[in-house]
Amino acid sequence: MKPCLKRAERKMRIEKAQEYGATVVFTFSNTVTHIIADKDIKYNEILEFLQLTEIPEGIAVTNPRWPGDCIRYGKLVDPKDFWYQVPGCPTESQQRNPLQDAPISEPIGGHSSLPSSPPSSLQVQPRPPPKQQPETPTNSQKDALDEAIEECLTTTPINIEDFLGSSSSSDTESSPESSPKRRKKASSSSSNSARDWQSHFQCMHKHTGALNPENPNSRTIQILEEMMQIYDSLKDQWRTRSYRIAISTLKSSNTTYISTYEQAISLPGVGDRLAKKIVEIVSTDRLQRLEYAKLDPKDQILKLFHGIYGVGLVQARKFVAAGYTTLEDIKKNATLTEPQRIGIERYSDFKQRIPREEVKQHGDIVSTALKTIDEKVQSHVMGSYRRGAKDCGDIDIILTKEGAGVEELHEVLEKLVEKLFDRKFLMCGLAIARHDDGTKWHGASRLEGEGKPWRRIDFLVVPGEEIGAAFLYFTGNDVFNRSMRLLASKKGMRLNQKGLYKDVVRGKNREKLNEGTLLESKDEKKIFEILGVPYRPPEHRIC
Ligand code: DCP
Ligand code: MG
Repeated sequence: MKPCLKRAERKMRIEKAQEYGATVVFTFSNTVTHIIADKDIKYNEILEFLQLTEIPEGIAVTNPRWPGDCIRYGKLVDPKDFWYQVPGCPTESQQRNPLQDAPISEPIGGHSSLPSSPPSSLQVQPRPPPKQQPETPTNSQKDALDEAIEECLTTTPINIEDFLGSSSSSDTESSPESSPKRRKKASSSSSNSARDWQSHFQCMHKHTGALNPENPNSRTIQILEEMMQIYDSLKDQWRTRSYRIAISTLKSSNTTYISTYEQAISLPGVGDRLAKKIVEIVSTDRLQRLEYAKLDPKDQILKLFHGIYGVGLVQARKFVAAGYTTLEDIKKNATLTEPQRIGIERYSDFKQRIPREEVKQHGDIVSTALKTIDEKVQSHVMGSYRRGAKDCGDIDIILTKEGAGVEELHEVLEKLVEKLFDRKFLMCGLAIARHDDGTKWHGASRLEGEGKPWRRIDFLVVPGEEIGAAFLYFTGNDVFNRSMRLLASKKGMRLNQKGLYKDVVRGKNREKLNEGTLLESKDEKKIFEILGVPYRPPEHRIC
């Protein structure tokens, strides 16, 4: 590759990583979490360049494919995977998973300037200072538990490829025997049973989502939740995840008031920055960063634009950079796709939560129309509705039929959509994604009556044989799904939207050689059973 082309590519990669919240630095320090080398750079050249004899523990060295895949899959994929290895790197046992503290940079959406000629390696910072390592491990089961919880909470969001049923790097989780954090937790427990380590997965617990007023950390939780919502609305997955982990931990520590930096930093998933924020909340009863975020007009505008259907963060930033400050500005001046235009026109409709009763009414209209097409096709309202939410962000509907495959259901979907348009129930189509293993249709629907808001409605066709796995996945919530998936992989299985599998065989380059053996896909309860998880009704799957 020509040097100038290489430089341009590298610059693009850097900008992309920054867009997703990474901070890029060009000098080595103990805040670095990842070193991303150009693909022709060898491990020893990196050591030479950095003037090190070895890469310090906790820092991942990867090729440029890693940041690309993180963005593609919407998660921090494991940098130790084969695909991301730099030529000549030490074996896995010599490395440690660096992802227990997600890279976090401030402020939201901040960009740092690039030098005109970046060096051949770049580093992403900051990395919270290493945590106190535990004393001697006392309990091997607890060790496995801690490794598993950590991975579940920090490194395993839903993988797009799993979602589509194709290969995924998350099938093979690393051994639960090696985490220092797990040893730390081990000393705080005496139980030794396998059942006990499983009980620490989110999916093993009954969650109601309610904040316990008795919890001494209620105020901290409340403020962190507000901050998390801001990051979430900006699709800042790394920070959202860090906050979610911290909140989840604080919710479960019902008896301990977390008030010092030492206490905070010892919590799973809490790094230096978050620990400082917890201390700030405890000592000042507020979080300055939250107040700035609430005040910062740029954040507000970005959030406004990013809330438009079909507008991603990159596009929203471009609108801000172009000087637009209102939806009207964009409508008048920007080039928009049709779904984006509808997204602006129906902005306030799509932002409103939909009362449960109304979701039901939409669901009933769909199922009545379906009966006139094929009596045997069933529709099920999924997502937050199935979990019993009192209001929902959208209406998620699965279409399925005993014994039917995707092709047959796809035809039903086409007829259904046409019929619902004719009845003036569907107001617009926004997107359609057709895959061999399922078809999704996005649009908007409206109940009859003057001034009724348009609601976001999604249809998904699911072959009859896969309904159990699809039920599990589309009931969520997303954290519960991650937890179940991780539990499956810990037990040598693989769970996705299509089923629970065992024995997925991989080649030496980790390419998937078979789909594995299907254990269960039709019966949701059996999936729980095979995983050794007590069945949890949908309303108790809120993590
Ligand atoms: N899902 C998931 N991971 C994602 C997105 C979705 O596991 N990243 C699953 C779990 C969700 C379900 O799909 O519950 C439906 O997705 P929604 O985005 O519609 O989420 P909810 O229905 O849970 O919430 P809302 O009321 O906001 O629509
Ligand atoms: Mg939903």
